[in-house]
Amino acid sequence: MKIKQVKTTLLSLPLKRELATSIHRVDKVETVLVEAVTESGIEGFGLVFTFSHNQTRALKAMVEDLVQVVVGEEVEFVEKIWEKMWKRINFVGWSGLPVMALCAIDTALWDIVGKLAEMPLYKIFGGYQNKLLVYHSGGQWLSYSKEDLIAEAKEFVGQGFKAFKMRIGKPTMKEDLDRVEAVRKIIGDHILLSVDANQGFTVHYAIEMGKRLADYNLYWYEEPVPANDLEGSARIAEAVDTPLASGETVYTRDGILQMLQHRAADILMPDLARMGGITEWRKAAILADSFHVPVSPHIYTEFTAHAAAASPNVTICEYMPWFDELMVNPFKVEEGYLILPEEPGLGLTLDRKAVEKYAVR
Ligand code: SMN
Ligand code: MG
Repeated sequence: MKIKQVKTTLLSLPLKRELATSIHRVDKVETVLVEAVTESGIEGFGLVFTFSHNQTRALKAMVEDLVQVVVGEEVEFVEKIWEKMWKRINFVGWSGLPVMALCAIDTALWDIVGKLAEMPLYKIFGGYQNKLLVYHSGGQWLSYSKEDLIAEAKEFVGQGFKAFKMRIGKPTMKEDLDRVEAVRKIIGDHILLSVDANQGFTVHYAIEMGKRLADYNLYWYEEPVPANDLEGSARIAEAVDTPLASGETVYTRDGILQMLQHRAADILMPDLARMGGITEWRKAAILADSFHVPVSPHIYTEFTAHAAAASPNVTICEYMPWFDELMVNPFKVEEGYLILPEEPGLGLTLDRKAVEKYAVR
């Protein structure tokens, strides 16, 4: 079925509360919504975001540049279209915004393919499970007081979540350890608790921190050092008992391969946008599986869920409900598990009123 049109819309989604990590201060998720339609009128969508209005404007322009090699193609030939887009972005780079732009289109095409096949994508890919264990990631920010952390931890557990993630990187190690200790104490030993340092540490500091964190039975220790320090990350993974998680910042399966070859992490976290969409995300997950490394997708929960549910080495997924408001039927989370929809494609329907409300003119 031929692709007739691909449309882009800028959306500015305000967060209920500003978030802070070692490297982020964010109050809006600046999004490009990408909608594709076939000549027969079947629609699919995808989205990508940055935390900056101008970066997202550039992203939108990148998507628009790719549209010309996509329109007129047969939507079922996703791999062929992916390759055309890959060649098109070669001059500007096989990473960064060009790859993210490619992702949004690839996601929209898969949504259409699922609708044409009248099957949810995870079943087309070969299902492994129809629900995914998720960890709540939309909170426990660095900007919170200890009281905020405790109150929210109780809330997450009360909502049925079996896992969540805290951010670390306060000015002193003692402060981080105090905060982790307070949260661990309040939730007991059975909730999976992870920490994310968002690249804020040096190798030496990260090893010391990792050793001290061992008292709190953590599920993982995420991105302790700058993402391009693969050797440093490998040294920390070797020295610290808690599994080291990383990978959200690298691009495509090539970035994942380098991390695997360096043994830079025990758990890899490919990000849908930075992989270049569902097509490449699945290859990254398979690559990690060949190295016997588990995978946990980074953000983009709704758009990665189907690929994740068809990947045996996915252990847990990130729950970040930034886009729920855009959907008529956001994914259900029951007892800490995200339930895969049985509707065709992504199984998501855009709420036109919400799109209108957040559209930037
Ligand atoms: C993260 C990234 C970007 C914004 C907020 C939080 C974090 C994660 O690294 O892993 O979710
Ligand atoms: Mg992270």
